[in-house]
Amino acid sequence: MFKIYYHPMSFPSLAPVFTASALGADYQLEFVDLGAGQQSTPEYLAVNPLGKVPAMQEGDFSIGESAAIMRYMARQYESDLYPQEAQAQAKVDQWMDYVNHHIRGPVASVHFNRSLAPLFGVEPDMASLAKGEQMLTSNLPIIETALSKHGYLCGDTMSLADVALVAALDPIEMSKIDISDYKTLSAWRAARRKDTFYTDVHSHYGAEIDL
Ligand SMILES: N[C@@H](CCC(=O)N[C@@H](CS)C(=O)NCC(=O)O)C(=O)O
Repeated sequence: MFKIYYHPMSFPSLAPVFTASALGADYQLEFVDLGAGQQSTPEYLAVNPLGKVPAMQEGDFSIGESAAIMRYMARQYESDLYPQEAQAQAKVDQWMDYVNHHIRGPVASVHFNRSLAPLFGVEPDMASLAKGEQMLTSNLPIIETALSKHGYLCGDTMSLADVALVAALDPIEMSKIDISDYKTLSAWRAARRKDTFYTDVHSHYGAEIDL
């Protein structure tokens, strides 16, 4: 059984939750109260010394970093979401890294400055917001092209890279990021949000706190 330490508004946290769901794994969610600083308590640091969500614990073993958790869980299930053949696996790694650095990062910049900063009463960093938007304008066409060639990022079956992409884009309605110009990506995302790996977790980003 995987215990996943998470916060529902943390979209890095959602990636391993979606993965566990896609694997049909037995998993349990453990809420980490980021607002109260629980991620910095000695108890939590004993699970994840990185002091962030997500983290995953299986028996005596625990790790942080969403991509590492996703790979570990998929390996445990010998799942095609993370193929064992070296070149196929390297392609999944490439797209996971690309999604996390070049899509999730800029989404986070826009999301924080446009949606969360006002909620927390923090002054938004408009330069960071603009940079995030500009990076998405540069990087989303690359995703659009890849999805137009195959049904999924790495071919005609879903992989961890696709799960990472679904999680990375989860808050875009709340943060008013418009992807409608990317027709293939928009249709693909709508379809993935109807897949059971997604609907078994939630209906939309923020549902857990009635947003
Ligand atoms: N690279 C990490 C990012 C994790 C991350 O930034 N988590 C944030 C929430 S989205 C966090 O725990 N922040 C709390 C803190 O830094 O104190 C991953 O993919 O797991």
